[in-house]
Amino acid sequence: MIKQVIFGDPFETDAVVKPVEQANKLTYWNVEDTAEKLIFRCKLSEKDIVYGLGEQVKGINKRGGRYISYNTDNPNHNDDSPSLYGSHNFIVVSGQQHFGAFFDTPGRIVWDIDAEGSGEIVITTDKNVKVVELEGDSAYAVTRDFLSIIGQSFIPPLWAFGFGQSRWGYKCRRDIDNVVEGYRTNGIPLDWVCMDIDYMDRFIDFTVNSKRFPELKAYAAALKEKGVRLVPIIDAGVKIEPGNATYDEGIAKGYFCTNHEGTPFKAAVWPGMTHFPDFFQPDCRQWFGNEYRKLTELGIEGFWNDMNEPAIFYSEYTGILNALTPAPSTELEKESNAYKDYRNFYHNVNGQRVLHEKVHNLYGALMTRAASEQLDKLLPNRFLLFSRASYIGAHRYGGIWTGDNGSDWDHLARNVRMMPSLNMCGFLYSGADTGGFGGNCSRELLLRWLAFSCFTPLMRNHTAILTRRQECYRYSGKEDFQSVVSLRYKLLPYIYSEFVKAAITSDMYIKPLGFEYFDDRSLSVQDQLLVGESIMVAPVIEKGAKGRTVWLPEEMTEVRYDGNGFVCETVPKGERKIKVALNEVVFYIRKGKCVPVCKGAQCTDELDMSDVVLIGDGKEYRCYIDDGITKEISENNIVTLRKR
Ligand code: MIG
Repeated sequence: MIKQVIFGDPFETDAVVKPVEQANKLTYWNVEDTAEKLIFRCKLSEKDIVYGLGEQVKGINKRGGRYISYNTDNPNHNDDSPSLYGSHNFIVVSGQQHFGAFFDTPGRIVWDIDAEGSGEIVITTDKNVKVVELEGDSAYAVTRDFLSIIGQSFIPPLWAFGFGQSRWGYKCRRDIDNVVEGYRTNGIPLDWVCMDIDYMDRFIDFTVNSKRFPELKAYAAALKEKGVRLVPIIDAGVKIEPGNATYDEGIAKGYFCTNHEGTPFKAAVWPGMTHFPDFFQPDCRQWFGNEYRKLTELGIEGFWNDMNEPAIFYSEYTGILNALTPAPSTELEKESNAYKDYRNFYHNVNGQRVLHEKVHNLYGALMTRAASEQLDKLLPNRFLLFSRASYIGAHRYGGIWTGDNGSDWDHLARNVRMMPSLNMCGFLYSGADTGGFGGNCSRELLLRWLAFSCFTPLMRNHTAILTRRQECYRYSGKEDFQSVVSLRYKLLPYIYSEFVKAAITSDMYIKPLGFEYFDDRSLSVQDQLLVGESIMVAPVIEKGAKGRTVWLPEEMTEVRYDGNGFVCETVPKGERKIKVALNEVVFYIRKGKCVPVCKGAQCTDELDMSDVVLIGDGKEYRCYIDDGITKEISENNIVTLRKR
């Protein structure tokens, strides 16, 4: 069953792209209509699990938490933070019955998911919301139905599945040369390097500082020869700079968000005072997206979009309000100064002024859409694009990273728990800053984190300015890093195939164990996941641990990789204690399944994906094989490989 009930006059988010039957009453929810809000209630039974919410804190099971959908730049988040960078309003309740609900509104939503043991879910939204309700035989079935109505995931090129290195603070060609050389001379694979805000001229979008990055076109081409792509950042705010073509055109055409008086809204971000493009206007999207041409013309094939919650450092308005109300009153205001600003600027939606606060959660998604739609026209091949802020629907246009985490073990655990929820909401191409953004990453943490990131579609080591150098080759014992990162490349035939197959069949790439195994242990485990159809991962995420306890819901093939080869052993169902050295990765292949592995390479351009061996006890594998860049994705590219 899939149906939708419309309350009030909800804003069209374009999250759902397939027709859904209209109904006038929800099956599983009681609705209370108050003067200002709608409150949806649903009783849980004792064993019900609540899955979903995409980019959120706490467990794979969201029970026992309070969450707020309100895209927020919070570089110091932890499990008590109610809001992160994206809002993904889909949940599945699973127990005796299995049903899902998508609360489709770009405004703020408060989720009380049995936060204090009342046995109830209470969801508070504004008065205008479309609720899509689904029902099925399992949490997995409900999720697949949901994925089928929100449209196919963005599919980046193969090189975007290679390893990426990033750091806020690479400020000139030499910094990037050092990274490329560091990886190549140490034999650690690498496919792309990010350029953070320092590549720009005074943080102005679509400019390049030509002193520090002279001849970017020739430079990008030379790096590409070495199998390395440059991936520059683009920020949401456009610097107020008369004479700058982007700014001038934005002003002339009325493409910026406006304030109470109807003039462009001003706030400070990296470049100083900026205006925010009004991505709610189709013409603005086209204009802004087309600006990426300034970089694609230089040979750039990948971008990351930042600060698009939008993040605001301060505005004159916030300044005044802060003076009037020095102590923040609500949880949200404590989190973000920007919250006050969100009530002070407007979008132009088909000629109507719409207060930003009401549509806040859609802003970043529309920036991604702006970039994606035009990049598709500007570039002959597939491109890489990932964003910080997002809303369901944006998964069709680009991937996401999970924002500013920290170099600590909690954030690694959170990364593990978040991945299946992101996949439930369509965001297949996703991942965290491997090694952590804030803080200094230890050798042990980086190796363990890489061992997990080997399985996430986006595998990027990124860290903040002023933190410890976090490139793999900066640490002692480079062979250990070689070993772990080389696994990623040997697994690429599998990772790429599983990703593309998931995208084209409305499936998940990473799933909770409890989506396919229904014993109590599998339903509750928080640190084991299914990756594609064949693999179960059980990463080591504890400091100082020499190994861990793994739950095997059935007999599986245990695969141990230490940089040399794959050692396979059939292991029985049940609990199992394993040792995992820092240079090793251990993973499991499900009974009757197999995994294609290739020889590996220093970059995807050199990878021979046709030369694979099947490991595991299955007999055949359906491998997706194409040139890694062509826009045409087709089931005809699936080749069935059989064991010899
Ligand atoms: O205010 O561009 O999340 O990845 O390195 C910080 C600098 C702005 C936040 C992003 C982070 C990036 C950083 N940015």
